[in-house]
Amino acid sequence: MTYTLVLLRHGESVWNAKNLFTGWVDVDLSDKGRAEAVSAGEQLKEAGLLPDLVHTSLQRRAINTANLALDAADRHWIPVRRSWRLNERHYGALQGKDKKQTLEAYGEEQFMLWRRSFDVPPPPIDPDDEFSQAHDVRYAGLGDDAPRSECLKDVIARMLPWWESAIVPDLLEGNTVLVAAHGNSLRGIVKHLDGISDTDIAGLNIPTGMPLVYRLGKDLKPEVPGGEYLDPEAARAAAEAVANQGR
Ligand code: DG2
Repeated sequence: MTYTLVLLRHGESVWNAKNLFTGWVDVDLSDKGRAEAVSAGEQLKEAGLLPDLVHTSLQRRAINTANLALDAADRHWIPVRRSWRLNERHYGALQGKDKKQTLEAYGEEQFMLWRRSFDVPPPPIDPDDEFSQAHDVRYAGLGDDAPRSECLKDVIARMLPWWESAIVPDLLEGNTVLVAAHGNSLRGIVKHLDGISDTDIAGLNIPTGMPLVYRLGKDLKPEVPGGEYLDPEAARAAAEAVANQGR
């Protein structure tokens, strides 16, 4: 038995286009991002990869990507499950800051520690900062779980309970599962699936709007390590561009 999982980072957001750290700020897709989402759905349909269920974060850019992609694949009617546990990494006090200016102000080493280290979170955001989610009703029930900043280790710790309790059961029932989420929450899933080390995960970047397909064996181990992009050439170039953001 092979289980099929499709990971999809949302299409380009308006803040991706402006090169701003986004995290939990609920920005929408850019026009390019909407087109990427539609194209992702067309690619899924073309490849005969028709999702039976979709999981998304609670963030507009992932939700709208899922809707556009599923509409393009004629799968707009499938059940949807959403969780804050699939949200983007909370980028703390960096939320709303320009990536290039941050790199120039703090230097390459600190910039990359904040962006790609496994266990160094950015400074926490002030609850009254204009880009804080402390007063956002959708997170009102989180209590002490509500982050003010996260590193990838924190993301994996809060994502795994959703993976185990919601996504894995859907896969084991034989459903083709689409997960529409974010650069760093998806890096967490990939790290978990492929057993990537805390050090090596720094080199993994996920492009916007490109379906990444995992065929998983009985023990949910990937048949092809790293999964397979439907358009590998385009994905390689776009992942490279993500790696170089800020430069
Ligand atoms: C980006 C990721 O998240 O940024 O929060 O700025 O996937 O929601 O656009 P996304 C953000 P990097 O970690 O790649 O800098």
